[in-house]
Amino acid sequence: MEIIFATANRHKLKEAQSIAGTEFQLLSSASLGVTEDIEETGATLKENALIKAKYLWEKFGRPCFADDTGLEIDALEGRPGVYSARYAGEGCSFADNVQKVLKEMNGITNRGARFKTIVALITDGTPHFFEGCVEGTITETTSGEKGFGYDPVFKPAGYDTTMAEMSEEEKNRISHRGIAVTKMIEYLRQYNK
Ligand code: ITT
Repeated sequence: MEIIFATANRHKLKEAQSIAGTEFQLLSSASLGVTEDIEETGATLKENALIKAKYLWEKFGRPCFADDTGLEIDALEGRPGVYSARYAGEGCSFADNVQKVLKEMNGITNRGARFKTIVALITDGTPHFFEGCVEGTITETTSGEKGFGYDPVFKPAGYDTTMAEMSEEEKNRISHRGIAVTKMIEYLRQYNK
């Protein structure tokens, strides 16, 4: 079964495809010629995930899903949250965002944080939502080269390494996206019976 993934983020596509296995083939919206940036104007992750999935459903009328993810830092009152992608400003890089977080967290001892993902799936016009969350802490410096985004400064609870030091399989097993996409795949297996 083919499913369109409304993302321009190649890291997300790779992680999700490795969870979906060979049973489900994920097609990125970009590979179908969608080059425009779908504007994420929602106030919540759920609204933004729905905006992205709906956009593709209306365009193609084929099974599709979107993922919206945010990093919530306790000491920053939940920021960057829904603004995680452009936290350091329009056109910023992953490294710019990480540096901004490290600067804001300088000298702060309460380093609790979590990644949250909401997946919105549309197979027949009605959206279905799947959620994943991983608790952890923000490190003092960056560590690791794998993953993407805020992975080099996020240490999941119970682990000694950042998410950027984990293999893709290990990250997928415990991560926000891993949990949400696994729930979606389980749902699709039922739906496909
Ligand atoms: P699409 O909307 O095209 O899917 P995006 O990168 O804009 O891609 P999000 O809005 O969902 O995706 O994510 C916001 C940001 O959160 C993203 O740019 C990363 O900086 C960060 N992020 C998302 N997932 C992450 C992960 O698994 N590990 C580390 N950072 C992540």
